[in-house]
Amino acid sequence: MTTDYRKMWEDLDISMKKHDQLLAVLPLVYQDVYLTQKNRPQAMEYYDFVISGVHGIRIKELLEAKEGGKKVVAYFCLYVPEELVIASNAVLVGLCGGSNFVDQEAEEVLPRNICPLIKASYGFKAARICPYFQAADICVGETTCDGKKKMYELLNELCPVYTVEVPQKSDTEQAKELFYKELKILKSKLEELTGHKITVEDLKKSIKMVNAKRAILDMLIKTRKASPSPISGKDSLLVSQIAFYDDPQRFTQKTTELVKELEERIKKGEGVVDANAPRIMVSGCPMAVPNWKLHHIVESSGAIIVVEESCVGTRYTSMGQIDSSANTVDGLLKSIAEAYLSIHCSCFTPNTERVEDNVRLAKEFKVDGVIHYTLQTCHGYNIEAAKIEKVLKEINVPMLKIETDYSNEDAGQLTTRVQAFLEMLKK
Ligand code: BJ8
Repeated sequence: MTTDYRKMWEDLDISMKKHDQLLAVLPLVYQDVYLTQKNRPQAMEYYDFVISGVHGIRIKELLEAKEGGKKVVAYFCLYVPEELVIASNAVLVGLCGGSNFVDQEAEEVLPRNICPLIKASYGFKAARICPYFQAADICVGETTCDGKKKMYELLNELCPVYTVEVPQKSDTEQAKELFYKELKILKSKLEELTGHKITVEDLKKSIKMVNAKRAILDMLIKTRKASPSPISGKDSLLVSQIAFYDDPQRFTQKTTELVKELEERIKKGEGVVDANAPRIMVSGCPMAVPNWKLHHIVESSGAIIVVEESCVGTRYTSMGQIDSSANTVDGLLKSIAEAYLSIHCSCFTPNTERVEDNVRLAKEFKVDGVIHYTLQTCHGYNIEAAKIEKVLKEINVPMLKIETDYSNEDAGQLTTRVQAFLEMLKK
């Protein structure tokens, strides 16, 4: 770490001891999971660079933006509209929450037996370890699951949190009205924070910017329909994870370069694995940095993950292009609200669309099997797995259901189960 970085961390009141402990571990994990892969696309160098030194250039940019008077808004969930935050002239940063490194600090306040993502989200702030979190002026939460919404109340004691209400149903007129009104309140909160009144032009511009990011991610996902896939599941996951905190315009540009390289590979029939490797879809809970556990196990066992029905996969891009034709702020807010309610999260009831998505994706990506991934105690995804297994069975696609956390204690057992599943697919 350069002296410069150390000074920045001190200014952010980072716990240096804990931070240095993390820095001693994370690059080794990354090396093992990522840099040992064969035949990676050259354009992945950019994502290696972004993630290197824990957060590479991005944190420096955030601090420079702060010095220039901008506010930093942190978030954890897809339901916080990027377009609105960008239009308010703030910098948006998706927080991690994919490691058990801060369990001890989290468990001083939170119950031990809760979702690891919730524990990590709180723990990184409690441990004062994450420069992004330390740089944030506000965190925007949501009422997607009970654990998160109660955690946000406690997190609010450590940093300002504003929680947006997400309805329980997604397809009713009341739900659309509720979410639109919630976004209107969020807009006022952001304007209060930044001192910038959001205009029609601001929103049109930010919608266009985020639409471009979603479009290129969608193209990246679609390259994996090719057989053999031109990119590993691990690399594609990394790109999706970085999408949550990188500068959106640079991210779009770099991902466009990556997609071009992948399209060239497809033309040449070049892949990262043999075309006979079992093609797997992962469906379920999101995977935040540095949660690469399942992907690493599956791909080290000779299979390839070709699609994620996940918030770090198709759930992010499935809302498509947001309509920016309205000429009033309210009209544009309504378009945003409606589009975001088409994210098929298990927090909704019913959530038939997610079940249908699994069937559609299994067919489109010609998968041999599906691994349903639940983070421990996430009841929504865990229960919904039953419906997904049933519909997949109807199209003869086997499903393996796993429930895990961020520790490596079950890695051996998971590997055995995954390998047995892959063997079964070959028969
Ligand atoms: S849109 S999936 S990012 S809520 S925290 S629900 S794992 S028990 S993260 Fe999510 Fe938004 Fe939905 Fe996506 Fe379960 Fe854990 Fe809750 Fe979680």
